[in-house]
Amino acid sequence: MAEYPHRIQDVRVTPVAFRDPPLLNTVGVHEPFALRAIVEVVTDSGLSGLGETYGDAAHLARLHKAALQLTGVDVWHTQEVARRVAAVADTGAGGHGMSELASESFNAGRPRAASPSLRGDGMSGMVTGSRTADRVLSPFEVACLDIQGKAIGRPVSDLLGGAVRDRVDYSAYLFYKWAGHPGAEPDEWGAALDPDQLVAQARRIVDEYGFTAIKLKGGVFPPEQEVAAILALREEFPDHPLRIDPNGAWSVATSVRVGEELDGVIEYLEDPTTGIAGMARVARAVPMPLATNMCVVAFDQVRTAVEEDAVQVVLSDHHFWGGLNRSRVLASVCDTFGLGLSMHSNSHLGISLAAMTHLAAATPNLGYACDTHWPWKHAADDVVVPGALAFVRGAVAVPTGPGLGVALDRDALARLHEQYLSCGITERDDTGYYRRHATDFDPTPPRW
Ligand code: GKR
Ligand code: MG
Repeated sequence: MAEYPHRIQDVRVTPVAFRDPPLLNTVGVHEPFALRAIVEVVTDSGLSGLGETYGDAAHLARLHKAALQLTGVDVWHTQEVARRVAAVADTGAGGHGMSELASESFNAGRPRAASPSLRGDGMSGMVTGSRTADRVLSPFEVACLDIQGKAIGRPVSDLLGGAVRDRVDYSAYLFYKWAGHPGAEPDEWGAALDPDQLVAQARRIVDEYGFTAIKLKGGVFPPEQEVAAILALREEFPDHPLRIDPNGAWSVATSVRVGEELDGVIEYLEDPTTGIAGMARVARAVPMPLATNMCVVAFDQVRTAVEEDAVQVVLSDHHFWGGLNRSRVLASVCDTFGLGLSMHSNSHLGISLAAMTHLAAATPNLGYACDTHWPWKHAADDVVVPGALAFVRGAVAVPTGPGLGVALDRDALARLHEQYLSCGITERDDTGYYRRHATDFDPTPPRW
């Protein structure tokens, strides 16, 4: 066991890209590669820890700037890490609160921010308003926890209070999708543009991973078609809890209509409309709980959401709530105010899956299967040594080794970094990519 303290000596930030199918959402379609940044923190005691976050250029610039501030900090002092990150995260590098500006225009119902380069939040305009300092802090905090765990020979879940479950349930995450990227051969999944194709997609994912809950990414087609898809899924999977998430694509009236039509069919309705005020109006009229990873994405939004009873389930996400400890604070806040808790995801790699699994394992009031984009990734496209994380009956066993329980595969990191350099993508831009196919595409909500 290495001796205390463990001071940060070096921080490496490596952008990577991995192949991504043409998954449709309300702001457009996924590009051929998804971006992530891999953070490695190295201590003077010879230990190293891993973190994973968004790979958009503005975010990378903030990560590099924050990394420079961390030399000499003891990895046990994550408050000091947070203080130093916050001091630089909101300034310069296009990062002076730009996500907050984007959020204002989004919530006012005007078009989503036109220039993704200003945001760097890896969300292509769908999830805005999270705190820049929290997004930047997250991978450094996770890496520090990885090192802490290695230093004392305990898994990260122990540092978070201990696992209350030894397996974490994840949900099948269905997407409407094109057969392949424009100009390329159809991919192994093929098209999913109608209820039958979606049911076939669900059948394959459920059979392969054993998922026991199903989420549909909606907001792509007129709501009647998406309701028909949910009803088809219900028929094929009578016992699976179902959810639909149109990322705020619907007006209040449309949301209420869909909510009434899906009474008794879905476990929650996720972000049917934008903003706390709109969600509150929907919540008063529909029979099921409303869930969000769009209108409550930072602590300063919780109070209004609770006062308005706008949401009943919060989807936490350590990548934008400031890491694992702050996500546990969110869990306590949800517990205090009687809010349910689920977990959000974006396209991600194994370091994130490990961190999500430790967090979920140590969060007693997490009441739903967590989201994951995992099945959409090629198995070979990862930076962690294979074998540490596996889905069995829809769940991932909580790693019991020291730290996160995953190891960096340096050859794979180099390969995915090369892929980043050659793919030509530096910002997630689902809308821009979709517009190459439909130049007049307008994602301004409400679309229906
Ligand atoms: O990957 O297209 C996508 C999703 O729409 C993602 O970007 C969302 O952030 O999954 C997310 C959600 O639940 O809103
Ligand atoms: Mg969502």
